[in-house]
Amino acid sequence: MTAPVQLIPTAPNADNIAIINIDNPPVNALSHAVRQGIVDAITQAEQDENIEGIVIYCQGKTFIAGADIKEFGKTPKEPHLPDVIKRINQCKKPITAALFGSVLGGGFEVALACHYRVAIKGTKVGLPEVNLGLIPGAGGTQLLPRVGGVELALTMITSGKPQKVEQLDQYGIIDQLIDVDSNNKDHLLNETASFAKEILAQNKSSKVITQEPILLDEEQKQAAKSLCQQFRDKLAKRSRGQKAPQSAVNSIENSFTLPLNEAMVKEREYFVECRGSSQSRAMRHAFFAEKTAAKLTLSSESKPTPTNIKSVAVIGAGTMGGGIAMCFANAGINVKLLEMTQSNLAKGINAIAKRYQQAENRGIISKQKVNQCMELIDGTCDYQDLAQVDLVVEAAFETMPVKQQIFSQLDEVCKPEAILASNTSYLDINEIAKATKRPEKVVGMHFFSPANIMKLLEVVATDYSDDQTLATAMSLGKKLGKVSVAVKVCYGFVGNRMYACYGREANMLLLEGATPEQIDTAMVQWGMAMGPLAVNDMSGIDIGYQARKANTQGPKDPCYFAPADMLVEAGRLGQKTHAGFYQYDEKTNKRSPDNAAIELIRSHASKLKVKQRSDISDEEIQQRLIFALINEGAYILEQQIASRASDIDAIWLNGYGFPRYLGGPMCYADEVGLQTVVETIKKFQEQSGNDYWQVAPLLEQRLAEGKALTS
Ligand code: T1G
Repeated sequence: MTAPVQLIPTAPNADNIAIINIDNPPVNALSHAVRQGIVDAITQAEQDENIEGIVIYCQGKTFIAGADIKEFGKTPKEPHLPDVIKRINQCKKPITAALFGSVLGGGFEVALACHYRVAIKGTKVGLPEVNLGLIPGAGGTQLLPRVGGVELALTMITSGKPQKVEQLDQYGIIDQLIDVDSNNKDHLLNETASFAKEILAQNKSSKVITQEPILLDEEQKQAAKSLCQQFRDKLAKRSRGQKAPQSAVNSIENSFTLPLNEAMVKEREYFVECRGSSQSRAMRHAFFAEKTAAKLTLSSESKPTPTNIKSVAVIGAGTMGGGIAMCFANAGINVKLLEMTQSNLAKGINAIAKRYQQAENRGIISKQKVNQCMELIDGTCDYQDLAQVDLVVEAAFETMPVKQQIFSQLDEVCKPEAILASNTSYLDINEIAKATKRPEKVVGMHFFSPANIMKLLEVVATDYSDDQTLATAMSLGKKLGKVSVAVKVCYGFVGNRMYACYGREANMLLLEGATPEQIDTAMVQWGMAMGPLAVNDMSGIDIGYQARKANTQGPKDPCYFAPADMLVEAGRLGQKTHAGFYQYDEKTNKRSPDNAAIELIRSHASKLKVKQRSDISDEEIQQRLIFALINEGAYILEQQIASRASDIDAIWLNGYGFPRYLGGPMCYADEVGLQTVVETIKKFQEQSGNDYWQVAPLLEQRLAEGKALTS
């Protein structure tokens, strides 16, 4: 295996410029071999008197995209990345980085340590470490403030969001922007070598970073300190509960208060503390869970090539159908949106236009992009217009007869190779597939509301779906910017089946005497974005009510979701009726506790003879809702509805607002410890006396084997 770093003594068009050529697929991550190779190449270049300047260049699809995350769990080996950064910046000969692709994390730190930077337009640079529960650990919190200023450093590092180099023009981070196709990298190398040669000719002073803190006068220093505090306050809300963003602000503040060496030592301390935290373990798990979920475990050895989907149809222009149509238009795919009547179609198209307008008003999308997307959405009431589409997503009424009738009609009209997908949330797609002569082309593509925003896509394999169909649906999901997760058919598939257990416990706690506010507050304090009952009010309590009434196989227990069902039958559907578990101001829609709802629940509980308790703690609320998720997830794994525990985590992180710094329900179970989970579930089983709390055998088995759920 050739070394991932080689020193080429002369560039094609500049014989006094050497190239440090990095070739470490797939993303040139800074593995130990790469770090060692860079240091060795610099030493070699410094000793060669024919070499006057150096270019750092990468093969493949991107410049260095970061530290090698796969090394994080292992004992780090020297040279550590901060040492490599120092070695680059203190090199006696000017070093220029040739940037393209995604220059992230340690990759951007390497680029900032170089004395100059040349980049292809469209290159993304960023320090996304906070997305992994980390802070830049190789000088990023000291280099970026020095090169781009304190405010830019605070913005980029605490958000973790990459930026295109063109957007950073005013900060002087990139010394030369070149406008070439990012595949034409020879041009990038030649341009960078020429730039490096020109720098020598101009005999410019080398931009070695000195020990002094960023030089600010007293007023500027106070302003910078107050800016740091503003970021701390903002992050306390935006990144509630997360340690890394706060540590990043503290480290950036050291860039203008401490000498470089001291600040680098502090940065390393913050980094090592974050790297060892449960939050970072969880967020690294989340990163790999999403990557792994994209890998379809197929029944056959075949490696099907996904069909290239050029045109689609969406059946139903309601909230879900409209949102799904927007997903495809946003990805540049032609969409035929079919409704039964012209008036419903017009209503649906207008609703889409309104959602785009709102996004444009918020600066999320440009007017030009809105127009392009609207151009791609073509309304129709005629099934014949769907004859040539490559794939259809049905998002019509959630009843089996309606769906079977639609699929039978699609089967008649659509070309034989067209894939027919249903967005159903609960229904048995096997039964839908049987309504066609092409069951192998039928699959579930379950989007989450609002479909154009939520990242999760459950790709539901029926008993008949062939590998080509599944691979195409998964690949199409990635093209739509979704986190696609393959699941099997059962009631509610994975996400909603687990969500029903979560909601079941919230409703049981209401019957036992907890209030909606106590339950929701406990869950928000635990880390959820919103409490379950406020979420129910927002989406409409009647949606779950209809699904439960339609599900003849559901629990017969009269207490099962009794508060929710009672409220619906009392006409309290949630926000849309200004009353549900809470009451809502008719003008401002502001939510507030509602004694009327609490009284209705109390009286219903006494009819059901549920013993009232005054000792319900926040911890019990949190454990009952979260351990219910874990237990159901374990059953789902046993029944192979999901093929990996990490897939279940990917679903909950991207479809239900599970806090990313806790990694997902299965990761959280491993963090809490299966001993605690199993014992607590058994306590709930004893306390409740009902079957809901039967411990999943997989939990007992993994506990007995001393194995984790997510290993
Ligand atoms: N280390 C190791 N492997 C990585 C990796 C990394 N940093 N990034 C990606 N991969 C693997 C990924 O698992 C997959 O592997 C393959 O590359 C293709 O990835 C010190 C401490 C770069 C935008 O957070 O954002 O530097 O499945 O499918 O869609 O301060 O990967 O093929 O075996 O995502 O084209 C900071 C994370 C690290 C970058 C490319 N860097 N990566 O996207 O391909 S922390 C990151 C990405 C750090 C320093 C700190 C994306 C990408 P496999 P892919 P892609």
